[in-house]
Amino acid sequence: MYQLLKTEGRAKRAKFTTVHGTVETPLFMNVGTVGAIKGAVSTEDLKELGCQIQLSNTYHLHVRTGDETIRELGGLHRFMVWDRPILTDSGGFQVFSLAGLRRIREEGVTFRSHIDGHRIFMGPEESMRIQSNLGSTIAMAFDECPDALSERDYVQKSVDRTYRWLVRCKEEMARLNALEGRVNPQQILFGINQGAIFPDIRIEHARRIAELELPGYAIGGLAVGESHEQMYRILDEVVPYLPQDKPTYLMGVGTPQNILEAVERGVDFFDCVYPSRNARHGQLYTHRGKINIKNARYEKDMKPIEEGCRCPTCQTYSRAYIRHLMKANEMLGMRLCVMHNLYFYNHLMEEIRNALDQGRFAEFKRQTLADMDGNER
Ligand code: PRF
Ligand code: ZN
Repeated sequence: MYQLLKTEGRAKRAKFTTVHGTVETPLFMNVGTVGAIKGAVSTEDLKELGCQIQLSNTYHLHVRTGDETIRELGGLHRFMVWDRPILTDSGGFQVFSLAGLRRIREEGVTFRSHIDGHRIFMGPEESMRIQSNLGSTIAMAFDECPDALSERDYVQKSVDRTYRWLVRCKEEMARLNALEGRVNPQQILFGINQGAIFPDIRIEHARRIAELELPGYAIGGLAVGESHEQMYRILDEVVPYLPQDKPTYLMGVGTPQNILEAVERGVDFFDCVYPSRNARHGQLYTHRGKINIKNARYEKDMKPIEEGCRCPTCQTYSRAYIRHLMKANEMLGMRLCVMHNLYFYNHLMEEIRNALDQGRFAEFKRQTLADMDGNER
């Protein structure tokens, strides 16, 4: 159940209640592709970092360890020892971005596993069955994410098929939830809007998927090679056609700047690998912009990564020590960096929520963007 608490322009501040508890939006989902955040961050750490909800991938868990096994072990929540919401991505996007040879037909996609090369078929029903076995809180629809540069004719055909796939996903999920012995019989399905950078295709698709009355809607197919301006323009055009009284999830986005721009346009769920991936390369987020901790200027710097940051890393360790660990390729260095960046993202969302609560989001956005524009220091 989605409860809209406040709006400022198109920006939404809400609460979303699931069988695994309530989350406050706008929110950031930490990406634990294979059921763990890369960088040796544990479930206990995530709670301490203020993470509300995790994202995992259908495709990866299917090919390694297997969804049947995870179901036997009591589902993904029990497996990961995480009792808050989990959203699983459907596998569609991962197949398109990871797998080598693939063939798309009406029934689904045939591709080769990135682990051992064996042939796998996945369509809407297979994706729903895998997500049902995992028992995630929110399952994502099986979609195709066409290349940002695809021709209009291809995009129209692909979007029409993605719509038919969504109808099949909805039916299959209803069937699975009604079976005996499901891990989470109250699993919910989010639809995904596609249409590359063609506003009319996106709008028509958004109208049609909105009629299916799903509990939430995502915008897919963005941040895949188009410019930031194009992405913002698509959000301006399409968000008004998605239900305002349901979650609006922008998949795989993005930088702190992208998130602020998208919140302003009505988005309230985000996920992205940037905080964890960049941390593993020593790129750290601060309110004064990104810094690279491996830079020589931090060799004798005993200050924390960011002064005033309340993350576990900044409570204890200095830039000099973290730089040393990263230069020496010590695992602890990565872990400390990932913890800071995940805290930064989750805390940024909290700052956004507070600003919305107090009706000062526009000012918060302006000031935060201006501050982050600063050079490395
Ligand atoms: N579809 C799905 N997952 C996704 C995307 C998509 O289009 C994107 C695009 N940014 C990220 N993750 N199913
Ligand atoms: Zn910190």
